[in-house]
Amino acid sequence: MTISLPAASKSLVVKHLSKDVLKTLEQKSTTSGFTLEKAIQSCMANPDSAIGIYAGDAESYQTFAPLFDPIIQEYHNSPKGKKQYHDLQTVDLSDPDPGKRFILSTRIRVARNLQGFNFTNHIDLASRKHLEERVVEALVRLPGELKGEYHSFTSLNEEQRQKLCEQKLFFGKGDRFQDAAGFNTDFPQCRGIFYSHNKRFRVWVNEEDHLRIISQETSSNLSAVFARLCRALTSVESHLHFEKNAQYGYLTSCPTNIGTTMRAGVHIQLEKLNKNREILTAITDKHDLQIRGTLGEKTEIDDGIFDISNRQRLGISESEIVKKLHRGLLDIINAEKNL
Ligand code: CIR
Repeated sequence: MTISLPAASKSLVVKHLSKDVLKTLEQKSTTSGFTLEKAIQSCMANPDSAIGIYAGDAESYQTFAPLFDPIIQEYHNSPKGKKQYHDLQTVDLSDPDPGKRFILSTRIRVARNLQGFNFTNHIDLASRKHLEERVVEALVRLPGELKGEYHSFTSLNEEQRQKLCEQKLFFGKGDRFQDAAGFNTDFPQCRGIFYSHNKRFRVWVNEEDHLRIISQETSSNLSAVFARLCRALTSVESHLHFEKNAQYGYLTSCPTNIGTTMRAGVHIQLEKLNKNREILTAITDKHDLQIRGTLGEKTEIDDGIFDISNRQRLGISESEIVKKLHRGLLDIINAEKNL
């Protein structure tokens, strides 16, 4: 096996994969055959990786713990040995933008991976198909407002896919980081999206994780968006069993997502703060929020439209994330109004 790390990389893999750690891990493999070489493939192909590692199954987090643990500790700034706690109680918060002047949409997503299947960067086609069937069986039983239909990628023509992608309802092939890690294997087979009739509830199947569960609407009603997600999770978890452990909470293929796996955020138009970015950054830093481009990770800010979401996912509960985002949004909107 040849592991040649890109010397110039600032990734957390290059930082934490010392000679000793490499020696300890290079011959190891999980029961399903996931190796260190596969775990850091993305970093070897992309020296500009920020993190550079993916787990291929839940066991990877134990087998390769000497590398995952320091990366997780640095990324999540998490105290060692602390248990992850969960709280999917709905919260009653004021509307952060009652005048509907700034917030264009609110979105909360979590990731889940089923027990007994490899993650989607390390799954064979037959298992991917089996997984898709199991998940769809559970999704079509969702009640009330969550009721909807599953649309498999291969059942749609190019024009339909394009339309759904524009509405942000669909996902395409993964980026170059995901591609190098193996997430695009067998694309487009056994992938798809379930969405409710009002499209406010969506589940991506077999993307970066087995499930990406999304509650979204074009409003600033954070409480309603979170309540819908909580209802959906309660229902889905009565049919499916997900990978989870006491220390790291729910396990995901990318270690940046473990814990609650939650990203709760808004698209918000901030014309004045766009010209005073240092004020915005001071507020987002204070509330532990992350600014992404208008179209998501590693994209530009268009028309002063920011994607602002929680940075912390581990060592915090789901409801605390929502409350913290709410406090941050009140501060941001206040600053925008005062400029
Ligand atoms: C990387 O290592 O840069 C990619 N695999 C993406 C990691 C997740 N994104 C992030 O931390 N911003």
